[in-house]
Amino acid sequence: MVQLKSPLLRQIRRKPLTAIAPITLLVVLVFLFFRSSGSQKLRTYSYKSKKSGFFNHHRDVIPRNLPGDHISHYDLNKLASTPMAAYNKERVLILSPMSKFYNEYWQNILTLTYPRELIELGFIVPRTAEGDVALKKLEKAVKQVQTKDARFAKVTILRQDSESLASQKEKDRHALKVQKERRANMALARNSLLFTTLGPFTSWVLWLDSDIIETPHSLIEDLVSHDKPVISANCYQRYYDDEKKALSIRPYDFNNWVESDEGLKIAAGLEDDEIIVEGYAELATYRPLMAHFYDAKGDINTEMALDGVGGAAVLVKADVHRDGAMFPSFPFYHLIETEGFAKMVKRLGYEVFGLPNYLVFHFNE
Ligand SMILES: Nc1nc2c(ncn2[C@@H]2O[C@H](COP(=O)(O)OP(=O)(O)O)[C@@H](O)[C@H]2O)c(=O)[nH]1
Ligand SMILES: [Mg+2]
Repeated sequence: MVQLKSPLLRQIRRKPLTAIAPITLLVVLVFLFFRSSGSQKLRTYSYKSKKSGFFNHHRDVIPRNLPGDHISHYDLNKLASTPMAAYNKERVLILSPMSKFYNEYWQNILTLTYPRELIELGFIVPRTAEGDVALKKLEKAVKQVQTKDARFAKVTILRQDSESLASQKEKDRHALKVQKERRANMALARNSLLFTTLGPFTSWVLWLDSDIIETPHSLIEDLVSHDKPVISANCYQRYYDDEKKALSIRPYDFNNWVESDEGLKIAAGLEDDEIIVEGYAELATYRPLMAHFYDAKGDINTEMALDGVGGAAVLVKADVHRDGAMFPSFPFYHLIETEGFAKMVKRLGYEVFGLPNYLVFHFNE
């Protein structure tokens, strides 16, 4: 007969009943171990239990995708828009409606110092022949960057489903009589772009027109540092001054303004569906325009409260858009598109600001 070496096995052979206790204990321990690790996994999915729910477990705003997880949880309470955006890893969505692709615009985007992995880009290109050309150039530029390591978090390119003006020449698109139609189309394009790209983890939206070809490299850091719901840079243009025989700058965007008594008076006399657009002599509102407040020697951080904004370079806290601020394509308090947007922001209870001494530059046709 084989000699049993282990004292435990010898004991089991002699008195089998004494083995029941340790074996039971072992089985119970194994059972408890597997049960607890299983429930740990369950807990990350469940948000029923207050103590162990998803929203208490995860500090990350962007949750890890667990295999087989078909439910995404985003805690908007933890999604912040702070003046320390880069440090806090806040995502910025840069949105540009684009009827033309300017290489200078793209080069400027590439030199922005805000961490690229925290930037998402969104474009909407009109359904025109000009749009076809812009789309091709944009796709080529995007591909070159997105195949490199230092790439943007995401790039979305949309093709517009609404109409655009036939002529995009400056003279034609700035004629007063086409403004209502043109600005309404632009509003539709901006809304499509916004509502398709705003993500659950977007902290900031930077509206940057695709013909803004020069900004400070620290544009995002500079604008977020003001910690305002909406803040607009001052849009100027470089040009050659024939009289002075030198390069100079001049104001370009007149849509950043402060409401005036005259502006309110004009609005009061309008039919429901009529609009006021700023920057036309035919509609003299005498509104103080931010473009005229630029002081080359002034503090670059000077802020001024605004009632209307343009879309050239405007930073918006994503929650302002989430609350419903969009670009009216219809007369809203006799305002439309970006100017109507500023009005809507104010009606939602937020303030709108501009930086008169902080310049960005528009392409010169
Ligand atoms: N998607 C789209 N973008 C447009 C359209 N028209 C102009 N844009 C873009 O919208 C921005 C503002 O338009 P723009 O014509 O430059 O306005 P302006 O600077 O005030 O004359 C620019 O980035 C244009 O490229 C359009 O019909 N569709
Ligand atoms: Mg422009």
